[in-house]
Amino acid sequence: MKLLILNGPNLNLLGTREPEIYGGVTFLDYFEELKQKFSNVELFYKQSNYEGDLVTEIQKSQNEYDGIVLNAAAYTHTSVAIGDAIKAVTTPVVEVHISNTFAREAFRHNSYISPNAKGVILGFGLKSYELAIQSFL
Ligand code: CA2
Repeated sequence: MKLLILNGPNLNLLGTREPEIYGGVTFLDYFEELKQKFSNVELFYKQSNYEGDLVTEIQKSQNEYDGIVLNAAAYTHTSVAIGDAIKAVTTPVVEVHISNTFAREAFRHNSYISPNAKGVILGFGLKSYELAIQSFL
């Protein structure tokens, strides 16, 4: 099982700012924990602040990964292009969010990812990623 964790804009700041919402651990540290916990899974991690990069990664995932764990961050709520890219590939995508977006501002309640995703996991902090990986096993 080969899975890509794909993070969108500003998630490179995890662990450095707004710890009350997003926690105090950097994603790279958390990724090391994930690799240890899921030693039977080939895990890859990419992050980009650019919408087109995320579209390209989703396109390239076909025949490369068995699935994508995607946190498109703010693009979740704005990006028709990312939603279309997910629809265009057969790679299953599980959408994750660290925070419970439905408990936040109304503009975070819409997702262009969800209608095209295999499933959605949100609100469990970084554990959302772990639950998403488990959903593929
Ligand atoms: O809860 C999530 O995982 C989000 O995808 C995070 C996005 C937000 O726009 C979505 O509505 C929900 C924001 C990511 C920003 O990450 C930061 C991390 C540390 C410091 C500042 C921003």
